Amino acid sequence: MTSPSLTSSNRRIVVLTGAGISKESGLDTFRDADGIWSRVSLEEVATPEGFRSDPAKVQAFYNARRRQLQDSEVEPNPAHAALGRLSRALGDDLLLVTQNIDDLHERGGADPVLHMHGELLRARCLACGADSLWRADIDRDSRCSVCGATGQLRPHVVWFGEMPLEMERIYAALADCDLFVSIGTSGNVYPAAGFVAEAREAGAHTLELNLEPSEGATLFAEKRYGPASELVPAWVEEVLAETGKDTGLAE
Ligand code: BJW
Repeated sequence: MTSPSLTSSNRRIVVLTGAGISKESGLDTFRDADGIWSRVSLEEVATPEGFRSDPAKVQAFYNARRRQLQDSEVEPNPAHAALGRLSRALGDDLLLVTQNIDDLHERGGADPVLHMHGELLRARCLACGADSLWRADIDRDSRCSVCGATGQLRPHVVWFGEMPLEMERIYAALADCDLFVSIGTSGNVYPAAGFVAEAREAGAHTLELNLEPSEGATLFAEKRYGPASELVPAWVEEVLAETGKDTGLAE
């Protein structure tokens, strides 16, 4: 099935991304055969119960991932760069929602980016509730830069059983979009996995860009399969041509 045309007056787009878009930047996905959940227990490192039972283990898991994210070898790939280009061209007509806690969309030039599962480079204080930029390891001596409390910081991420961030804004955009695009996500985790149904309900065209069919593949009107670094730049080219919004500033 081909996409219905997007025009300058019919072009509100919601893009949802998942771990697959960052795979070619060197960051592992979760549920692929070599994914993060093949090495560590989800219950131990990605639930509030796991954090209460062994905070040092959870901090070590996120400290290692925070360090890896800041390694010079981890850089945005052509899929992040293409969405950055789309973000600059469409402005408020694009809502980019990511389940990823990395900062590769921002480094690829997208602004704004809604991180519904939080951000690895931020820490949240359990004493005052504030979250702040945090690039170092978090340990028992880490001090909140807002209230000064020591030993109260946790990663600013959303674990299972916790409420994802920015939901009101996301559901409002889904109810009012013309096109919903899901990129590099397996469709296993709710509420993100339910976004395609919300967009369909709103009458939007729905497109899946993924390496392989996701759990919810049958819900999408259009699907394209392959690596994100190839599919996403090609799709962005199409949208910019259709909307007449190409700034010519390809990266
Ligand atoms: C490529 C590629 C390439 C590879 N190019 N593609 C029963 C029914 C329904 C719901 C529930 C239920 N029981 C419990 C729930 C709720 C629960 C849930 O969904 N559980 C399911 C497992 C069943 N959800 C929650 O608890 C959430 N909170 C919540 O629901 O609150 C209540 C609420 C109610 C109503 C409205 C709103 C809220 C919180 C979920 C928190 C998820 N947290 C994690 C970890 C935190 C951050 C971190 O450590 O990074 O978030 S889990 C992990 O999964 C991470 C990811 O963001 C998330 C999604 O994973 P993603 O991105 O899809 O990765 P993968 O690995 O699964 O897939 C990668 C895909 O890429 C694959 O398809 C590959 O093929 C593809 N790929 N290479 C393109 N090169």
